[in-house]
Amino acid sequence: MRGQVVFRSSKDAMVLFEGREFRCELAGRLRKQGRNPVVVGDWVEVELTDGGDDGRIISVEDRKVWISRRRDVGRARELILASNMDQVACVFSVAKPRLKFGALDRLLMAAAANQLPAYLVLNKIDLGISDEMEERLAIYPRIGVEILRCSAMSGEGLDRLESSLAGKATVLTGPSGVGKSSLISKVLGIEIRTAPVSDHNEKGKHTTTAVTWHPAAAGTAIIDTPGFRDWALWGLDPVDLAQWMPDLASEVDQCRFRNCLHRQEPGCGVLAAVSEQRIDPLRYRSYIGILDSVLERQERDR
Ligand SMILES: Nc1nc2c(ncn2[C@@H]2O[C@H](COP(=O)(O)OP(=O)(O)OP(=O)(O)O)[C@@H](O)[C@H]2O)c(=O)[nH]1
Ligand SMILES: [Mg+2]
Ligand SMILES: [Zn+2]
Repeated sequence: MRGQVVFRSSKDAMVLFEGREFRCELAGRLRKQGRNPVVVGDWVEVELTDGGDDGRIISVEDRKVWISRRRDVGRARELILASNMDQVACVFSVAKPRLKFGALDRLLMAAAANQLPAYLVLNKIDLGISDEMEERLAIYPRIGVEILRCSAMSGEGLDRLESSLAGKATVLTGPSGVGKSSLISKVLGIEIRTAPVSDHNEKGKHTTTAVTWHPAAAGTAIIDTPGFRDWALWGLDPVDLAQWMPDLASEVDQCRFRNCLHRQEPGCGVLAAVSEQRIDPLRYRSYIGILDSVLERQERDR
């Protein structure tokens, strides 16, 4: 039978087939395949065991799309969060923990590089948005990134969030503690484990530990993911990085050199656009920060 993976633990996976979930182990051949052999969202072929409640995944269909980041535990490798989704909701909170624009930019780049539409879900608006944050947020609609403001606590903005999710499979990703699980549990009216962020450093406690695909009304699915501390990009070439930031991408054609990194190269179109105020200096600074971290990791891998 053919089903879709809706949950994945280190040992096995849950596969949804005709409205029922089956606990499935991975065929040995798949396990030996190493990296990301089966991820949530994958369409798989399952062989049921005699009893009928369990099965074994014997093959995985090619993924249409996926989103991944770099994992630095041991040897650096690609960590695929999920596959076969329609869009990515980048979830951040106004405070506790405070939105980090560098992390948002990385996430948007990862989505763009995988041809996935993405938008910003700004949660915890009940805590109040500063003028400084509003000013910085204003950049995003200008570069085509919609902002959805909401509060899982007060319920504000949840109707708009719901309509943005309808009829699509959406991955919610963002730092730990921003309220991803709280939002899903509100929207779907189900219980999901959540936990307060720590008081002393305002960081989340990594409450969600596995990716879960929550099927909802016809055609709708919401995918909860474990929050991250830092989102490191995987598989993006430093020379191509600016391609995945739309405001920079529209200027790179003007660069004199094809391999321009837009730092201080002569004839750089991006630098020209910054001085002519077509690119926001904060976005440019964010680009430089991301470029530096990608180059630094590339160095480390050598
Ligand atoms: N003030 C306020 N707190 C919220 C809101 N949404 C969630 N919280 C709280 O934030 C804390 C973290 O929420 P979670 O839903 O566990 O966050 P998460 O993003 O799923 O975190 P991880 O699973 O660790 O990635 C909980 O104490 C929630 O009650 C909100 O809109 N406003
Ligand atoms: Mg969670
Ligand atoms: Zn350049």
